[in-house]
Amino acid sequence: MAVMAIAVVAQSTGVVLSKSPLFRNGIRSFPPFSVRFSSSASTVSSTLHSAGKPCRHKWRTAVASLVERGGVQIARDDVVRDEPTNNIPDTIFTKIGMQLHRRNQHPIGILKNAIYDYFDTNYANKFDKFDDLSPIVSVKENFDDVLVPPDHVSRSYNDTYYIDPQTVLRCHTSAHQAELLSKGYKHFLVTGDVYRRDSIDSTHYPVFHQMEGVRVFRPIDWESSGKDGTTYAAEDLKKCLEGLARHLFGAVEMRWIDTYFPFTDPSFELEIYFKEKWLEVLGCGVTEQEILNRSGNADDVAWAFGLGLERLAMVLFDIPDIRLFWSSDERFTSQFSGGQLGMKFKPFSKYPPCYKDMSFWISESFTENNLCEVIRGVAGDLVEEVTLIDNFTNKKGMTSHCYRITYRSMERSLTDEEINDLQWNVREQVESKLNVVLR
Ligand code: FA5
Ligand code: MG
Repeated sequence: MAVMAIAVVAQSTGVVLSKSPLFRNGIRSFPPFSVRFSSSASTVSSTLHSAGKPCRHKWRTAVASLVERGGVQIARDDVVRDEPTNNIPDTIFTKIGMQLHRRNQHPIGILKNAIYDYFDTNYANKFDKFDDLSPIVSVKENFDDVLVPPDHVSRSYNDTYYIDPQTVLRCHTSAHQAELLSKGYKHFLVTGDVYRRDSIDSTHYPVFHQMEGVRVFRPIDWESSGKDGTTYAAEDLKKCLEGLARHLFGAVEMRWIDTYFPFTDPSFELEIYFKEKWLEVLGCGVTEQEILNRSGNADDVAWAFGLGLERLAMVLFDIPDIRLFWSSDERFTSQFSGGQLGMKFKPFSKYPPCYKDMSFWISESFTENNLCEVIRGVAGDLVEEVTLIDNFTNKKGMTSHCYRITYRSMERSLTDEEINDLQWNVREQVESKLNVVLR
């Protein structure tokens, strides 16, 4: 029997998902959870909707069979395949053609252009800019070329979207560093959409945008300074990024945190004090010499950074939820205009959330990223947050998890019927795809 009562809204027990630092791409990722995974979450076709009824169920919209990127057409079959080595759902495929960072009236595009301005002004147009490199890259480009170790967690099917065992959707713009360095570029910025299997909350979305910056120095640049190349590059890097933060935010409090990335040494994160919290906005460092050696720059030293555009844009424009960036609601899109950095987003309305809890016995292969993928596959952007609220192991060694799903549209009120349908579908999919036993 697939049908079980949908758990009622429970009181929170205050248990939150693990906040332990995770390393992905060598970097601490945002706090929440991330776990191993394997199967694919595809779209849901619900049997609950009788024919003839007008279909108001947004999550069942048809999937385009082609998207376009910089004049190149990408077919759905090139990306989404019904094979165990492919974990890309249609919801991700449809994002590939969106290119928010190339829209001059969109907060992500406005921010990209403001960063371009900073570099053009301070470096006399020396930085070459790339913003339409394909997000489909090889495992070699995404990981090997930037020295990510073979057993690194970010390579797992749980964390990264694989088209096949050799091909992924890039999980960072660093995937383009080595190739551009090999081609002889010495100063460049790469902006693009990046893809990560992840948790669900207001700051996490499986697609977001990064800008990579790289600058190469020749010995002549640092020799007269009396410093070694690494020290010289690290100082220049910090100066450059502090200047960028001031360009974007005005006078702000910021601090540098030492960290680790496989591709830089030393490595740093920049945090900005905003609304009484320190916010990590970028990772950076002095490029590992091995990357320079392999790309024909053996005598040189370089720095590199990767910044999260949504993170910065949420602060700059006061955007409270990362899903809003994907909204085509005019009440969102009409609030931004090209070249205007300072404007603050005015929420058009806060629609009520609806909470649904579900409990199940997990199996060994269960991961929270897989769960989130299934939920997103059903509810799309109607899901706001997924939180582990209870977790125990019984005497027989069986482990039970209880998750609270928050449903809320950014654009309208959801009906009880609609939410119940969603939750019904989620339960069905979770049970059939994740090898768990609903309680
Ligand atoms: C990286 O991706 C490194 N490639 C950055 C880098 C480049 C370091 C070059 C050194 C040299 P990280 O995973 O921390 O690092 O991501 C970089 C930034 O992307 C973060 O600081 C954050 O602003 C943003 N970011 C990371 N994960 C998410 C997410 N799930 N949602 C939104 N933004 C994110
Ligand atoms: Mg980081």
